Amino acid sequence: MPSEVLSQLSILVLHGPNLNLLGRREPEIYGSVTLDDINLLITLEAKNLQAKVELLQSNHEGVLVEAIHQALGEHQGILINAGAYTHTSVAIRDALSAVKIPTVEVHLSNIYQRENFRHHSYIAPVAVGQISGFGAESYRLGLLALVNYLRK
Ligand code: CA2
Repeated sequence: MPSEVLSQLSILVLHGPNLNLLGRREPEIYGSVTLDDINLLITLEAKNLQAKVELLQSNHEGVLVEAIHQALGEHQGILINAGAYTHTSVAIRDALSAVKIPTVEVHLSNIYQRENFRHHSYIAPVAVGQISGFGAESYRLGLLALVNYLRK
């Protein structure tokens, strides 16, 4: 196997609660793009970047925490839209902080243009950076930024 395949970066992509409803509910806020569309966009961008991605959506905080633990030794970076857990979950923040895997936080909507309770992120202080407000494009930009960061 060529050595560049062996050293390919692997990124864990985590989608939090309710993101499975994308394109099927509240299109006025989140648009008509489905989670499958977003996952395809991410997969294509990963291919462009010659990186691997593993994709997971869960509505359960503990499942997301476990996935972050399991990423140790498996993935070099984490791209996460923790959905509403962004604003509530000390557990997800602690998991990211514990594994110390470089993480980029993304949001479809601009969380700072929305209700006050969405302005605070527990994840932002333990992330490399945050991209918010570009719809599905936030994921592509986030993946690009994360891969560039890991290769720098
Ligand atoms: O803008 C984002 O990406 C959010 O992470 C989306 C979360 C929200 O709680 C965050 O404040 C910002 C909500 C995801 C729920 O997605 C839905 C999709 C369709 C219908 C209902 C919810």
